[in-house]
Amino acid sequence: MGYKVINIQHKDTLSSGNLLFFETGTDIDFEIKRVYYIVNVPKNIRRGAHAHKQLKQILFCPFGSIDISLDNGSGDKSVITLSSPDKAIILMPCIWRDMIWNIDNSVLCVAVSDTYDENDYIRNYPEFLIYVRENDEQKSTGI
Ligand code: T46
Repeated sequence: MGYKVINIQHKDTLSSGNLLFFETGTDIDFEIKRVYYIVNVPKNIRRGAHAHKQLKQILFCPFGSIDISLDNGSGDKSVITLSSPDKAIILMPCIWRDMIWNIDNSVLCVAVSDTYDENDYIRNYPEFLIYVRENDEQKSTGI
């Protein structure tokens, strides 16, 4: 499908909280070039509605609950709920995604493999399906 759910490593203390971390090489297979986070989102808001051509990402929700709806354009669809700080999704390119806020002010954090480039986005679903089909054809013919 092009994604993996992982448990983020953590160090816990009884009285002073938990520290969570992930690293390139150990947990993710790409160098992080950019980090962004989305805050102040009311419940039931839907964001996303795009795919990336090249970008690799790790998404996690340190506070609240957010549904991440994934679609590979070839019939595989799933919804992953991020509702715990130690759960993350590693997302490969070419997956259409929507994010739906289950709780007011849930925080979505994303660390990604490249700097911002609007040309890496596919924001039109029919264009996404064409892109997936053309890429699959290239893979099968070796072009
Ligand atoms: C993604 C999901 C999970 C920037 O100027 N720089 C940035 O680094 C980013 C991420 C966005 N922007 C601009 C582009 C738009 O004008 O911020 C505006 C809002 O971005 P967008 O509508 O794409 O936001 P989301 O929440 O739909 O998607 C974001 C990321 O853009 C996207 O890469 O995978 O979060």
